[in-house]
Amino acid sequence: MNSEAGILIETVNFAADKHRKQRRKDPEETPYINHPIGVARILSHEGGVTDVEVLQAALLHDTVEDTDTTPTELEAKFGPVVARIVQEVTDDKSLPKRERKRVQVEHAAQCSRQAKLVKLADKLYNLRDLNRCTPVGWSSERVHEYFVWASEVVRNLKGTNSVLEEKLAELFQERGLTL
Ligand SMILES: [Mn+2]
Repeated sequence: MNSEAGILIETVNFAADKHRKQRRKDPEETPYINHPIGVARILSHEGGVTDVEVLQAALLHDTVEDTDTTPTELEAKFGPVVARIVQEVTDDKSLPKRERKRVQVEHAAQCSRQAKLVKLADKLYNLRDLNRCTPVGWSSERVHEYFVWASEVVRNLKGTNSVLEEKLAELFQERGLTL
């Protein structure tokens, strides 16, 4: 199955298998895979992205950070471009959380355009999710801090996709934040 459809089905199946046991932090414990599928959908249906490797990277974007998946495994299965994009959006988990968040802001500006697209869609999904419901154990201050931090990341992704950036700007504006 080397058609674009076949490639995307293979990719979503791989991601679903890897995230099999994970749940989101919402009170309903939504299956984790809803998130990467939703990120890929934002890119295709809202951002107008047709680059299959970007859509694949969106489906796989949390596999290295949150599962036992290795970059080598991604490269062998999906090729060097997809593996590189996922690597670009993967946080270094050996760093303490505060430092990791700071590095993500700095790192955003140096990412490839493909990685910037995935980052924009990931933030848009997560901020919409925070507006939909508060994760278990999060205070309203923590939610607000997430918006503030996300706005700093997105500021460094500007000039990548105007539709996604405008939708993000609206969500920030609702919280009194500007890009
Ligand atoms: Mn994500």
